[in-house]
Amino acid sequence: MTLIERLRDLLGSTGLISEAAEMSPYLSDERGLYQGIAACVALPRTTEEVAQVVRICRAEGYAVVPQGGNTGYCGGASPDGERQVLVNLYRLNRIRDIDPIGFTATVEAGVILANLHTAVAESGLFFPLSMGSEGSCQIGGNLATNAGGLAVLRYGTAGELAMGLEVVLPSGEILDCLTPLRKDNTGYDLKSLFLGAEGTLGIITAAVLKLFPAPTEHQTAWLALPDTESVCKLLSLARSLSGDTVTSFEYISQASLQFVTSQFDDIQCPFTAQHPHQVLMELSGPLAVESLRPTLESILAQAMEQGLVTDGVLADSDRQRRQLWRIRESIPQAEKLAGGSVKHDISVAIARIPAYLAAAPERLAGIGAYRASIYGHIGDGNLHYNVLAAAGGDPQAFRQQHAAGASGALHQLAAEMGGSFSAEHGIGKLKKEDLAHFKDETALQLMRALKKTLDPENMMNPGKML
Ligand code: 2HG
Ligand code: ZN
Repeated sequence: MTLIERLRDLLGSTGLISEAAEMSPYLSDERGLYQGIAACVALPRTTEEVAQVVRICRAEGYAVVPQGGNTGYCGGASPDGERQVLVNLYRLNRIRDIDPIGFTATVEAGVILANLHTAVAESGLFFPLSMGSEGSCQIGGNLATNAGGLAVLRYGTAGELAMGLEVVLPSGEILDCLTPLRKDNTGYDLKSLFLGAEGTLGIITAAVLKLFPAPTEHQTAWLALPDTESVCKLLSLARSLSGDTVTSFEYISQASLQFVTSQFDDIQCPFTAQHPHQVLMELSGPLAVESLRPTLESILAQAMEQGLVTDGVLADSDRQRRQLWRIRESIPQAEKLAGGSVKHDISVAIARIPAYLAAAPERLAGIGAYRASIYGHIGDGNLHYNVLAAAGGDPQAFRQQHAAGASGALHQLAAEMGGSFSAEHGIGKLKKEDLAHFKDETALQLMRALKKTLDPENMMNPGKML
């Protein structure tokens, strides 16, 4: 029997795609950077089926490329050849358990993030991982890339929200670390090997995730600030005065806001005047004992007194809150509609962000005319310093000529400041060379040694990351 026959035998005709036209949506990536090639697409429904797919691929000498919602930015889920089988996990999508006593959910890798939000909300609980792609990204992909998003400041990254994992190893064995235990000091923390590994060490098939009491209140403000030092000072002030209930603290440059308002007729600027630096800040709390509104107002009063904030709009209703968030969440789409950007996802210590922003334009001087769209999760020290062709320029030609120069300059600057060239979007294929260049040599050697030990035949997502 051929590989495809063996896989069809295992998964049934609905679980295996080998027709080019049907495979095509799985093969192109979110940003249109890669056109993947694969022998076929396997759609297992259970962990056991995933394990058997891996065993069959191994026996037949094929590599395996795991894929979730295919929303990644770095080509980590794009297969590269006829000897690779793409394993998409969307049918492995059961919520196995929601435990309101232990505040955990046990979910399979293919569960869509927004569906998990809805399911836990029905039990009065809350899963805080949140991002623009939540309507299609999947938990397995979130964990494999250690995704960040809009509430990391308060609740942590995807990886920090994982208590236990179930993983199919390159050997085809199932590693059962699917524990809801907060305390388990019995040796190496094996699950952490697979968080952020982008499927290069195994396929995450299920996870135990931390849940929280659902917030009963959100206080949201869109603020204008005179300079980037004030942004950092406001963050610190707000955290101190609010009992650390700042859930999100997003930076939006005037340029990013303008991309949104020029692409979407139905979105308006929160202010009539232009302000170079703006922040979307949200406090949230699970207990309605005391409203957070006076807390927010007193933070802003103090911030204005200190000259940190010059103007502000406070959301008075859930509708207004959603409108403010829509502005922020529309920035990536607005950039796409403007012809696409060369994306950056850097992080430095929060206090160093003003210095990073001050130094970056000089570093980019070599690329000629461009437009910058700078925004991001400044509360996590994470900025998207995206670079677009100058108005009227050809975005495609700009990317070809200047992507390497712009990324090299901005990544180098982050490295010089003790930061990271990839804070939340991962490595995939796009940033492999950066990893080889910027990662500490001892750390790289350890990564290679781990890869060799777990996957000696290099069959698990080959050509990614390392
Ligand atoms: C966000 O923060 C995402 O909205 C996407 O990480 C960033 O498209 C981008 O550059
Ligand atoms: Zn982001």
